[in-house]
Amino acid sequence: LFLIRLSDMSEFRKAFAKAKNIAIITGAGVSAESGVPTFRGEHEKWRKWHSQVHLNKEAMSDYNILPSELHSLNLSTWIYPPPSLPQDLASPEAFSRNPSRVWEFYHYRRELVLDKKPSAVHLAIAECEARLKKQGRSVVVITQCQDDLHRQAGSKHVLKIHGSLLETRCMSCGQVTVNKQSPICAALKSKGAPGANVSDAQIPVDKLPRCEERDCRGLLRPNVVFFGETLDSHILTNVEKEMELCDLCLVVGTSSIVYPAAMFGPRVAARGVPVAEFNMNTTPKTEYFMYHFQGPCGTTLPPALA
Ligand code: BJW
Ligand code: ZN
Repeated sequence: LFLIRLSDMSEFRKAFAKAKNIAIITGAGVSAESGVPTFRGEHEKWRKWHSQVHLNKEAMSDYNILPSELHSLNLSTWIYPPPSLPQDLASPEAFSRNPSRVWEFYHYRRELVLDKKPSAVHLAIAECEARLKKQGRSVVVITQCQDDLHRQAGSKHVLKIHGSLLETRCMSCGQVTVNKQSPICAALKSKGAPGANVSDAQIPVDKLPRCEERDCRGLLRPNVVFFGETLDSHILTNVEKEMELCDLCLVVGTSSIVYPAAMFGPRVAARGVPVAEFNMNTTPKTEYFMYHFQGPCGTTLPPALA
């Protein structure tokens, strides 16, 4: 196995040397290198919400999920809908039902990312973009992460497909604003603790973050893409363009179970373009890819891009 992995890397390095346009798809595993918890780790849980995946049959056919992929999706049950899904926290319905609870969750996540620094992976990707640019080659980062770490590391060409924890959007006027305040409002100060026995703060809606545009005062929400919401169509068009253009693709630190992002890599692979996965584990999409480098991406990725 060791030998196979060594030869894989030298093959990958040949593809890397030839590539003109590189697309790097990243997920929570990249931010894990900076100490941000992933979504679907064994211990990732906020109060009673677990990030397991539960699929119903209609959804499977909507997304062309192969029966052969089912076991790797780790489906423990076919009960649908199951209790306490993250969809009950990160969804538009949850936000309108209980904006205080959802804001507590996002306040917790904002505070978590605010003091994190880019990792060796973020830096290697940014450095690679700058170096290749001088050779007339391009690197684009297509990220599912909602933190700001790629940009902080110096990456210039970043498509954030699931929004940002550090932006708000007004429910009334639609204004999107960068917001790195800690805490985001007085009422959320020291709220959002993740412990299983912590009860909801039940903050009145007028004490939650409000729009500061003139005369608006609308309720703000985190500018992230909740489950069941469509991705920004302008960003998605750019992603499609990059997927068409790239002649090498890396899929780094993502479980490849959240759609549509989960099909970006396989779609590129279907064109015959080399795709390399960097992950601690195999994923439901590993078999579609030419290369799989197992281990923490902070160790595997920098030498691959050097
Ligand atoms: C390391 C590492 C290290 C760790 N080094 N590696 C049924 C089937 C198919 C689809 C659906 C379905 N039911 C509903 C849907 C649609 C839904 C979906 O895909 N659901 C799935 C759960 C099945 N998708 C949507 O709703 C999307 N919209 C959409 O499709 O609109 C049209 C439509 C709607 C409804 C029905 C039908 C069509 C929108 C998705 C938005 C996702 N938003 C979130 C939350 C954002 C807000 C927030 O911040 O809370 O975005 S979900 C969450 O998951 C977050 C992430 O960006 C996303 C992806 O997670 P990621 O990055 O892959 O993280 P993890 O934790 O899952 O994985 C980490 C990986 O790293 C692991 O593999 C580790 O091994 C690895 N790792 N450490 C290397 N050091
Ligand atoms: Zn407003």
